[in-house]
Amino acid sequence: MAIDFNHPIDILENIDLRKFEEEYLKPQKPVILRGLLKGTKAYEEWDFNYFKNVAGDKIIGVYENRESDLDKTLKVPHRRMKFSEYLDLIASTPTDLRINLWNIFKDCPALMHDFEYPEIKTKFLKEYPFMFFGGTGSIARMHQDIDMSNVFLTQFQGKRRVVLFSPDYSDLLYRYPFNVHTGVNVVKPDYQRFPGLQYVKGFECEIRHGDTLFMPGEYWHYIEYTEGGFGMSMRSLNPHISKRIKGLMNLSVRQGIDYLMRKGLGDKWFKMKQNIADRRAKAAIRKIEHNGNRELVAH
Ligand SMILES: O=C(O)CCC(=O)C(=O)O
Repeated sequence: MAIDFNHPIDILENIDLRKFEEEYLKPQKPVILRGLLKGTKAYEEWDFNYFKNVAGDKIIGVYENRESDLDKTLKVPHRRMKFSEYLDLIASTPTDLRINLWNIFKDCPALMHDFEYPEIKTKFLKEYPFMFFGGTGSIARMHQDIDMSNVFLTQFQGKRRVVLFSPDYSDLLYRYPFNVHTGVNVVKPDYQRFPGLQYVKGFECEIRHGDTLFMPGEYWHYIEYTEGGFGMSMRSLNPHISKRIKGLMNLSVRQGIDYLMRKGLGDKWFKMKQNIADRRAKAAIRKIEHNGNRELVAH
Protein backbone atom coordinates (compact mmCIF):
# COMPACT_ATOMS: atom_id res chain seq x y z
CA MET A 1 0.00 0.00 0.00
CA ALA A 2 1.34 3.43 -0.96
CA ILE A 3 1.51 6.35 1.43
CA ASP A 4 -1.30 8.83 1.01
CA PHE A 5 0.48 11.76 -0.58
CA ASN A 6 -1.74 12.11 -3.62
CA HIS A 7 -3.28 15.39 -2.59
CA PRO A 8 -2.67 17.96 -5.33
CA ILE A 9 -1.01 21.28 -4.66
CA ASP A 10 -2.92 24.41 -5.71
CA ILE A 11 -1.61 26.15 -8.83
CA LEU A 12 -1.81 29.93 -9.25
CA GLU A 13 -1.71 30.78 -12.97
CA ASN A 14 -2.36 34.52 -12.94
CA ILE A 15 -0.43 35.30 -9.86
CA ASP A 16 -1.88 37.81 -7.45
CA LEU A 17 0.94 38.30 -4.95
CA ARG A 18 -1.38 39.69 -2.25
CA LYS A 19 -3.58 36.59 -2.54
CA PHE A 20 -0.46 34.45 -2.29
CA GLU A 21 0.60 36.29 0.89
CA GLU A 22 -2.82 35.90 2.52
CA GLU A 23 -3.73 32.39 1.46
CA TYR A 24 -0.38 30.59 1.30
CA LEU A 25 2.54 32.53 2.81
CA LYS A 26 0.82 33.50 6.07
CA PRO A 27 -0.81 30.11 6.74
CA GLN A 28 2.32 28.36 5.42
CA LYS A 29 0.58 26.29 2.78
CA PRO A 30 2.37 24.94 -0.32
CA VAL A 31 1.40 26.24 -3.75
CA ILE A 32 2.77 26.38 -7.30
CA LEU A 33 3.27 29.88 -8.68
CA ARG A 34 3.20 29.27 -12.42
CA GLY A 35 5.41 31.76 -14.30
CA LEU A 36 6.50 33.73 -11.21
CA LEU A 37 9.77 34.77 -12.91
CA LYS A 38 8.20 35.41 -16.33
CA GLY A 39 9.82 38.35 -18.09
CA THR A 40 13.26 37.74 -16.59
CA LYS A 41 16.29 36.52 -18.54
CA ALA A 42 16.40 33.45 -16.33
CA TYR A 43 12.85 32.47 -17.36
CA GLU A 44 13.47 33.12 -21.05
CA GLU A 45 17.03 31.89 -21.55
CA TRP A 46 18.34 29.62 -18.84
CA ASP A 47 18.98 26.13 -20.21
CA PHE A 48 21.87 23.65 -20.32
CA ASN A 49 23.64 25.57 -23.12
CA TYR A 50 23.37 28.86 -21.30
CA PHE A 51 25.08 27.42 -18.23
CA LYS A 52 27.68 25.64 -20.35
CA ASN A 53 28.67 29.00 -21.79
CA VAL A 54 28.64 30.81 -18.47
CA ALA A 55 30.25 28.26 -16.16
CA GLY A 56 31.15 25.16 -18.22
CA ASP A 57 34.81 25.24 -17.19
CA LYS A 58 34.13 25.13 -13.42
CA ILE A 59 34.93 21.98 -11.45
CA ILE A 60 31.90 21.01 -9.41
CA GLY A 61 31.09 18.49 -6.66
CA VAL A 62 28.40 15.91 -7.41
CA TYR A 63 26.41 13.54 -5.20
CA GLU A 64 25.14 10.02 -5.87
CA ASN A 65 21.89 8.50 -4.55
CA ARG A 66 23.23 6.67 -1.53
CA GLU A 67 21.19 4.64 0.92
CA SER A 68 23.90 4.92 3.59
CA ASP A 69 24.43 7.90 5.88
CA LEU A 70 20.69 8.38 6.27
CA ASP A 71 21.08 10.72 9.20
CA LYS A 72 23.76 12.95 7.69
CA THR A 73 23.41 16.21 5.79
CA LEU A 74 25.13 16.12 2.39
CA LYS A 75 28.28 18.15 2.79
CA VAL A 76 31.17 16.38 1.08
CA PRO A 77 30.58 15.60 -2.61
CA HIS A 78 31.08 12.01 -3.71
CA ARG A 79 32.95 13.06 -6.89
CA ARG A 80 34.25 16.09 -8.77
CA MET A 81 33.93 16.79 -12.46
CA LYS A 82 33.89 19.54 -15.05
CA PHE A 83 30.53 21.28 -15.13
CA SER A 84 30.23 21.13 -18.96
CA GLU A 85 30.79 17.35 -18.83
CA TYR A 86 28.18 17.02 -16.11
CA LEU A 87 25.65 19.00 -18.19
CA ASP A 88 26.32 16.81 -21.25
CA LEU A 89 25.79 13.75 -19.09
CA ILE A 90 22.44 14.79 -17.62
CA ALA A 91 21.25 16.03 -21.02
CA SER A 92 21.86 12.64 -22.64
CA THR A 93 21.66 9.82 -20.07
CA PRO A 94 19.75 8.90 -16.90
CA THR A 95 22.13 9.22 -13.96
CA ASP A 96 21.79 9.52 -10.22
CA LEU A 97 24.34 12.34 -10.06
CA ARG A 98 23.13 15.61 -8.56
CA ILE A 99 24.57 19.01 -7.77
CA ASN A 100 23.16 20.15 -4.45
CA LEU A 101 22.91 23.68 -3.04
CA TRP A 102 25.40 25.32 -5.40
CA ASN A 103 25.66 29.07 -4.93
CA ILE A 104 26.77 29.52 -8.53
CA PHE A 105 26.23 33.26 -8.14
CA LYS A 106 29.42 33.50 -6.07
CA ASP A 107 31.36 32.01 -8.99
CA CYS A 108 29.44 33.92 -11.66
CA PRO A 109 28.00 37.09 -10.05
CA ALA A 110 26.63 38.40 -13.37
CA LEU A 111 23.94 35.69 -13.16
CA MET A 112 22.32 37.69 -10.34
CA HIS A 113 21.15 40.18 -13.00
CA ASP A 114 19.19 37.43 -14.77
CA PHE A 115 16.31 37.45 -12.30
CA GLU A 116 14.63 39.61 -9.69
CA TYR A 117 13.19 38.73 -6.34
CA PRO A 118 9.40 39.09 -6.53
CA GLU A 119 7.77 41.82 -4.46
CA ILE A 120 6.40 39.59 -1.77
CA LYS A 121 6.13 40.61 1.88
CA THR A 122 8.77 38.20 3.11
CA LYS A 123 12.43 38.67 4.03
CA PHE A 124 14.33 37.04 1.16
CA LEU A 125 17.82 35.78 2.00
CA LYS A 126 19.34 37.38 -1.08
CA GLU A 127 22.86 36.15 -0.32
CA TYR A 128 21.72 32.55 -0.63
CA PRO A 129 20.11 31.68 -3.92
CA PHE A 130 21.09 28.09 -4.71
CA MET A 131 21.09 26.00 -7.87
CA PHE A 132 20.23 22.28 -8.01
CA PHE A 133 20.95 20.02 -10.99
CA GLY A 134 20.03 16.36 -11.43
CA GLY A 135 19.99 13.60 -14.02
CA THR A 136 16.84 11.67 -14.90
CA GLY A 137 16.13 9.34 -11.98
CA SER A 138 18.22 11.17 -9.40
CA ILE A 139 16.70 11.72 -6.00
CA ALA A 140 16.93 14.14 -3.10
CA ARG A 141 15.87 11.95 -0.16
CA MET A 142 13.23 13.11 2.31
CA HIS A 143 14.45 15.90 4.54
CA GLN A 144 13.59 19.27 6.01
CA ASP A 145 15.79 22.29 5.35
CA ILE A 146 17.93 22.79 8.42
CA ASP A 147 17.43 26.58 8.74
CA MET A 148 13.61 26.27 8.51
CA SER A 149 13.42 28.94 5.76
CA ASN A 150 10.68 29.16 3.17
CA VAL A 151 11.84 27.92 -0.22
CA PHE A 152 10.69 29.21 -3.62
CA LEU A 153 11.91 26.47 -5.95
CA THR A 154 11.82 27.41 -9.64
CA GLN A 155 12.33 24.85 -12.40
CA PHE A 156 14.08 25.99 -15.61
CA GLN A 157 14.78 22.81 -17.54
CA GLY A 158 13.56 19.22 -17.11
CA LYS A 159 10.97 18.11 -14.55
CA ARG A 160 10.91 17.28 -10.88
CA ARG A 161 8.36 15.31 -8.91
CA VAL A 162 8.02 16.68 -5.40
CA VAL A 163 6.33 15.04 -2.42
CA LEU A 164 5.66 17.25 0.61
CA PHE A 165 4.54 16.61 4.18
CA SER A 166 3.64 19.11 6.86
CA PRO A 167 6.09 19.36 9.79
CA ASP A 168 3.15 18.31 11.98
CA TYR A 169 3.90 14.76 10.84
CA SER A 170 7.56 14.80 11.91
CA ASP A 171 7.07 12.21 14.67
CA LEU A 172 5.07 9.90 12.39
CA LEU A 173 7.79 10.29 9.78
CA TYR A 174 10.41 9.11 12.29
CA ARG A 175 12.53 12.24 12.26
CA TYR A 176 15.91 11.55 13.86
CA PRO A 177 16.57 13.82 16.82
CA PHE A 178 19.32 16.43 16.41
CA ASN A 179 18.80 16.65 12.67
CA VAL A 180 16.34 16.98 9.80
CA HIS A 181 16.41 13.51 8.25
CA THR A 182 14.46 10.30 8.43
CA GLY A 183 15.21 6.69 7.59
CA VAL A 184 11.82 6.11 5.95
CA ASN A 185 11.44 5.66 2.23
CA VAL A 186 8.19 7.40 1.32
CA VAL A 187 7.90 5.83 -2.12
CA LYS A 188 8.55 2.27 -0.86
CA PRO A 189 7.09 2.41 2.64
CA ASP A 190 7.92 -0.37 5.07
CA TYR A 191 4.80 -0.30 7.27
CA GLN A 192 5.98 -3.08 9.51
CA ARG A 193 9.13 -1.25 10.49
CA PHE A 194 7.49 2.20 10.37
CA PRO A 195 3.77 1.81 11.25
CA GLY A 196 3.39 5.57 11.72
CA LEU A 197 3.49 5.97 7.94
CA GLN A 198 -0.11 4.71 7.76
CA TYR A 199 -1.25 7.97 9.29
CA VAL A 200 0.61 10.58 7.27
CA LYS A 201 -0.95 12.46 4.38
CA GLY A 202 0.92 14.67 1.96
CA PHE A 203 1.01 16.56 -1.29
CA GLU A 204 2.48 15.66 -4.64
CA CYS A 205 3.22 17.65 -7.79
CA GLU A 206 5.46 17.81 -10.82
CA ILE A 207 7.19 21.08 -11.61
CA ARG A 208 8.40 22.05 -15.07
CA HIS A 209 9.79 25.10 -16.86
CA GLY A 210 8.69 28.30 -15.15
CA ASP A 211 6.92 26.72 -12.18
CA THR A 212 7.92 28.00 -8.75
CA LEU A 213 6.96 25.70 -5.92
CA PHE A 214 6.48 27.46 -2.60
CA MET A 215 7.64 25.09 0.13
CA PRO A 216 6.87 26.55 3.56
CA GLY A 217 9.67 26.45 6.13
CA GLU A 218 10.16 23.13 7.94
CA TYR A 219 8.12 21.20 5.34
CA TRP A 220 9.41 17.72 4.55
CA HIS A 221 10.30 17.19 0.90
CA TYR A 222 11.27 14.26 -1.29
CA ILE A 223 12.36 15.17 -4.82
CA GLU A 224 12.84 13.01 -7.90
CA TYR A 225 14.14 14.29 -11.26
CA THR A 226 11.64 12.73 -13.67
CA GLU A 227 13.56 14.41 -16.50
CA GLY A 228 17.15 15.63 -16.10
CA GLY A 229 17.27 19.35 -15.48
CA PHE A 230 17.82 22.10 -13.00
CA GLY A 231 16.27 24.75 -10.84
CA MET A 232 17.00 27.51 -8.39
CA SER A 233 15.81 28.12 -4.87
CA MET A 234 15.19 31.57 -3.45
CA ARG A 235 14.88 31.41 0.31
CA SER A 236 13.08 33.63 2.78
CA LEU A 237 12.95 33.81 6.56
CA ASN A 238 10.30 31.72 8.28
CA PRO A 239 7.45 34.04 9.35
CA HIS A 240 7.39 32.49 12.84
CA ILE A 241 10.09 33.76 15.21
CA SER A 242 10.05 30.43 17.08
CA LYS A 243 10.87 28.61 13.84
CA ARG A 244 13.68 31.05 13.04
CA ILE A 245 15.16 30.36 16.46
CA LYS A 246 14.75 26.64 15.87
CA GLY A 247 16.60 27.02 12.54
CA LEU A 248 19.42 28.93 14.24
CA MET A 249 19.64 26.31 16.99
CA ASN A 250 19.78 23.56 14.36
CA LEU A 251 22.66 25.27 12.60
CA SER A 252 24.59 26.40 15.65
CA VAL A 253 23.95 23.77 18.34
CA ARG A 254 22.05 20.63 17.31
CA GLN A 255 24.14 19.95 14.23
CA GLY A 256 27.33 20.29 16.30
CA ILE A 257 26.10 17.95 19.04
CA ASP A 258 25.07 15.39 16.42
CA TYR A 259 28.49 15.57 14.78
CA LEU A 260 30.38 15.19 18.06
CA MET A 261 28.20 12.31 19.29
CA ARG A 262 28.53 10.51 15.96
CA LYS A 263 32.29 10.92 16.13
CA GLY A 264 32.44 9.70 19.72
CA LEU A 265 29.84 6.91 19.70
CA GLY A 266 29.54 5.94 16.01
CA ASP A 267 26.80 3.40 15.33
CA LYS A 268 25.68 3.44 18.96
CA TRP A 269 24.62 7.08 18.54
CA PHE A 270 22.69 6.23 15.38
CA LYS A 271 20.86 3.42 17.23
CA MET A 272 20.05 5.79 20.09
CA LYS A 273 18.53 8.27 17.63
CA GLN A 274 16.55 5.49 15.95
CA ASN A 275 15.17 4.43 19.35
CA ILE A 276 14.11 7.98 20.18
CA ALA A 277 12.44 8.36 16.76
CA ASP A 278 10.62 5.04 17.26
CA ARG A 279 9.43 6.05 20.73
CA ARG A 280 8.10 9.40 19.48
CA ALA A 281 6.28 7.69 16.60
CA LYS A 282 4.68 5.17 18.98
CA ALA A 283 3.44 8.00 21.20
CA ALA A 284 2.01 9.83 18.14
CA ILE A 285 0.26 6.65 16.96
CA ARG A 286 -1.27 6.09 20.42
CA LYS A 287 -2.57 9.67 20.37
CA ILE A 288 -4.17 9.22 16.94
CA GLU A 289 -5.72 5.88 17.89
CA HIS A 290 -7.17 7.55 20.94
CA ASN A 291 -8.47 10.66 19.13
CA GLY A 292 -9.48 9.17 15.77
CA ASN A 293 -7.77 9.29 12.38
CA ARG A 294 -6.01 12.39 11.14
CA GLU A 295 -7.02 14.58 8.27
CA LEU A 296 -4.60 16.03 5.76
CA VAL A 297 -2.63 18.71 7.52
CA ALA A 298 -1.71 21.78 5.52
CA HIS A 299 0.05 23.43 8.35
O1 LIG B 1 15.95 19.40 -6.09
C1 LIG B 1 16.94 19.12 -5.43
O2 LIG B 1 17.93 18.58 -5.95
C2 LIG B 1 16.90 19.35 -3.95
C3 LIG B 1 16.13 20.59 -3.59
C4 LIG B 1 16.00 20.74 -2.10
O3 LIG B 1 16.08 19.81 -1.35
C5 LIG B 1 15.75 22.06 -1.52
O4 LIG B 1 15.55 23.04 -2.26
O5 LIG B 1 15.74 22.15 -0.29
